[in-house]
Amino acid sequence: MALVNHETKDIHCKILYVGPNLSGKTTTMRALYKELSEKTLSHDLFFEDTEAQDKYFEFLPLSLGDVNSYQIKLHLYSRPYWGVYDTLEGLLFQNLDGLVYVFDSDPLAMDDNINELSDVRERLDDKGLDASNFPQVFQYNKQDLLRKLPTGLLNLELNTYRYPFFETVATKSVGVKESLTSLAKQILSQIKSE
Ligand SMILES: Nc1nc2c(ncn2[C@@H]2O[C@H](COP(=O)(O)OP(=O)(O)OP(=O)(O)O)[C@@H](O)[C@H]2O)c(=O)[nH]1
Ligand SMILES: [Mg+2]
Repeated sequence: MALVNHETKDIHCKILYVGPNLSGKTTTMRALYKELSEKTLSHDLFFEDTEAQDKYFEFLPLSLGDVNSYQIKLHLYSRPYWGVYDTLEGLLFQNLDGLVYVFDSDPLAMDDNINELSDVRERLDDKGLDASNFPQVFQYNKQDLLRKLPTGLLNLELNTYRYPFFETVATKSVGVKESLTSLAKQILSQIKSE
């Protein structure tokens, strides 16, 4: 549930980037950092290029500007390669406001996409969240590949509940901001309706 602070007039939303190994989650967050983040933040604090990189989640706080005089603060996390730390996984899905699925459009990654989707659904279930009624967006990443799956097929297989979807090229910042904005809108409209 998003944290709304009426005194300081800000709204904090927790967003988790999920997707199979090497689908482009970190690249997406790096691209967003370049486009949106507050320049006072230390880049190195959140992205360390170490061998252990895959084992830890990444965190990126962003400010999305004002809506009705409230500052929208987004706290972005990425899910580490799954199965690593069960406790950490539980924490990442705790108090979640929205999900960005980063799927790989490479035909060879389709099984991994499907496995990741069903694994995330289980995690949502564990937290009592309903995958058919929860803010989420789908990124079909690596659209620059010569061999890629058609978006219609990816949508049919993965986007069962027909949520907004975006064709992205994270390495070139294509579509990543639009995808996050669409998710933020879903979260905000849910807050308004409560
Ligand atoms: N061609 C292409 N390559 C991409 C794109 N996005 C990411 N990559 C590449 O895919 C590889 C994996 O990207 P990451 O961002 O590290 O993927 P990840 O999902 O964070 O991977 P894990 O954290 O290990 O699960 C890197 O070599 C990226 O440069 C894209 O849109 N197109
Ligand atoms: Mg990563």
